[in-house]
Parts: sequence; structure tokens; C-alpha cells
Amino acid sequence: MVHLNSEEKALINGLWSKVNVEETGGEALGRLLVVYPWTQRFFDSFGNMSSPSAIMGNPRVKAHGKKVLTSFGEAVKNMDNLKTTFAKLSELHCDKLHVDPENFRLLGNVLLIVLSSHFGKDFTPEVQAAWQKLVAGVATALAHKYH
Ligand code: HEG
Repeated sequence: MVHLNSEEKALINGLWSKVNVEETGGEALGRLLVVYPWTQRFFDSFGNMSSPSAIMGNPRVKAHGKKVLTSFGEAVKNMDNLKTTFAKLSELHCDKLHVDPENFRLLGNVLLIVLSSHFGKDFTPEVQAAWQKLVAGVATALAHKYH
């Protein structure tokens, strides 16, 4: 399990307070679907995914990205308790949605790229290192209930 010290927590909170959940969530999920096209199969009810611009402009992708990043915000609030916080969602993604947990790692890395592009030089190596730990912890927590 990841352990975040108080400096790392402060760096995570500092960036998170400036994140636009709707914009960043939509962009992260959209990029996941473009860069790793096999992830599209979980969203075959979402309509037009025929090109990168169709995916990035798809309102259902944007809405679901916002939902996912809003949920990710629970990780920021519960950095010492990721497994409990995501236990129910882990069960849902395993039993009902059948999402391969490798995809949680891919989404975490795409999220970091989106944050880096939004925040530029404010996304310092220290901030990246703290976020890198958090996304790894979330991926592990979401995979925890898989069987
Ligand atoms: Mg998942 C639904 C959170 C990664 C595929 N995801 C959801 C929901 C939440 C959530 C809160 C709604 C649950 C509900 O309706 O009760 N997802 C979530 C997080 C993360 C994640 C926090 C990672 C940080 N999800 C993820 C990935 C995939 C995926 C990587 C697939 C590549 N999620 C997925 C699908 C649904 C959800 C297919 C159902 C979508 C729908 O039909 O509405």
C-alpha cells in the first residue's frame, strides 16, 4: 500500500484545489480511449467513437470522465484509506463491469499527462512524484476486490 507523507499530501491537495474536474476528467477518459482503443469496448453504448475528435467531443465520454474524476477526488480526501474508500467500486468494476484492472493503471498515467499539460511548470517533479504514488494507490485499491 502506498504511504504518503505530509509534504506529499500537501502537494497533492495544492494541485487538486486547482483542477477543473469536468474538463480534466473528460480529457483523461477521452485520451485513454484514443491512446488505448481496446478500452472503448467497455463503452459501446456511448455512441460515436469513430475518430479522436469524435471521442474527445463525445458528450457521454465527457460526462463519464467527470464522474470518474469526481470519484477520484475521494482518494484525495481519503489518502490514508484508499482500500476501504474504493472497496465498493472495486467490486462493481470486477463483478459487474468486468474491467481488467490494468486499465486503472493506464488511466492513472493518462491523468498525469493531462495534469502535466494543464499545469506546465507547476507540475514539478515533486508534485509528479506525489501524484504518481496516489494514482498507483488508487489502481491498487480498485483492483483489491478482484478475484
Ligand atoms: Mg469506472 C462506472 C469510478 C476507471 C469503466 N466508474 C464508474 C462509476 C464510477 C467509476 C464512480 C459509476 C459507478 C456507479 O454507477 O455506481 N472508474 C472509476 C474510477 C476509476 C475508474 C475512480 C479510476 C480512477 N472505469 C475505469 C476504467 C474503466 C472504467 C479505467 C475502463 C477502461 N466505469 C467503467 C464502466 C462504468 C464505470 C464501463 C459503467 C459506465 C456506465 O455504463 O455508466
